[in-house]
Amino acid sequence: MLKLEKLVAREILDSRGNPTIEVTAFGVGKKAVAMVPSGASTGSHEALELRDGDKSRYLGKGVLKACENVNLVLNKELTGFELGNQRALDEKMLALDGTANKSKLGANAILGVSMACARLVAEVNGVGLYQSLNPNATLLPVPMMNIMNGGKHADSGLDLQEVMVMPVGAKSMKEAIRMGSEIFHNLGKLLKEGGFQTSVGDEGGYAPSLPTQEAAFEIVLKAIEKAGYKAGQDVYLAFDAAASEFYDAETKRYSFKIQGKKEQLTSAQMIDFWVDVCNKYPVISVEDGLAEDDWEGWKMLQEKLGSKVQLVGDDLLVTNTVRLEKAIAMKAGNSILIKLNQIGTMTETIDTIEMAHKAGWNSVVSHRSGETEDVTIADLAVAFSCQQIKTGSLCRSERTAKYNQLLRIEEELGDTAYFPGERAFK
Ligand code: 2PG
Ligand code: MG
Repeated sequence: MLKLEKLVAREILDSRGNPTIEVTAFGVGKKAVAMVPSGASTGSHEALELRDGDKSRYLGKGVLKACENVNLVLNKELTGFELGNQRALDEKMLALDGTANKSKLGANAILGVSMACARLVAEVNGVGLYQSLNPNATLLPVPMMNIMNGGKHADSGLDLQEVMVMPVGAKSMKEAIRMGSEIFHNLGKLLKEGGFQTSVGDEGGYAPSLPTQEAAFEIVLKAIEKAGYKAGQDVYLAFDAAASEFYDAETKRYSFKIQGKKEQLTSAQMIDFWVDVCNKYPVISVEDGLAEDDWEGWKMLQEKLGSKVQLVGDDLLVTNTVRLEKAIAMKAGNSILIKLNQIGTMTETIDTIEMAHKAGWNSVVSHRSGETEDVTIADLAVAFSCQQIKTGSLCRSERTAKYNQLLRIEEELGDTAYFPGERAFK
């Protein structure tokens, strides 16, 4: 019997140098650590990330209250709790919090405990987390690699938050990662030759100041070619517009640069622009092409583009079964981004993945722009046969940590490992 002996939380730093919470769970002579990530382009329907707001520390971003909620409240309530049934643990924390958005204890505090306890069970059983969550797991997710950063993740002036490559022609995770790395480095060379900056943004993608959105696609396509791959065959483009960031809910307009000129677009005009982009370039996946509450727009987007392109809801769905259920019923999109800290427990995250798969939707497990060396998302994606993973560029340790974990898992699975490539797309 595995009883939780103690929880210890501390304030650590994330990849942007902001505080975040780390939790250690102790039991039967073992311990396990989990670190919670943090977003920049957060959706307004996400669970609450508890921050101190004390301007005298870390510009108000401290997480001491969240740590205290673990060290005092959850530690007291959960000491002696029998682990192994993740749902029972998460439900107990939900009941202790008692709010709809986890604002009492903080979603960051609850998630830290949820993840650390899942890790402790794996540790005690002497298996990897993915195996502990599902002993029959074999599917490796196709990566979405963010090699060009814009929006809130860089100061480049690019409206698109993320321009990504997907090496669908790869035969394995190992090959996919090599292809991504080669494209990333070729892109760096091309930017340098063109006189652009080669410093990177929050997710490790380049953040050059390019004249147009189109220029971003063009140069990434060149990098794919220069690396020796065929765009639209070996490698596809994907992007996250993060459209909630440039949507004005009052005027119902998207403020977006087209051919370098700022336009105020209606939902229909924004959709037309994405249709043009997808006709012009080999795009396989579009995330948050519209804003988080533009439900009618999403429906129209799905009608116009959904049979051809994967349409991923991030801010729209916030890993929440209530919002996902509505989207499935409305046919607003066809895929979901999965972020543990949008909802705040392992169990609710898994429920969301399972609801999506049941409806025939794809799931893309995702990092946040503020990350740590925690690799839980790599294990989660494998354990629940999520078709894809989005975990940034091929540099910066907090991003490569996840790729490296996927390499380890693939090696461990040996012949049973299955990398779906293009088959990851329905
Ligand atoms: C997104 C994420 C991750 P953030 O919008 O998909 O790339 O960004 O963590 O800033 O919300
Ligand atoms: Mg997003």
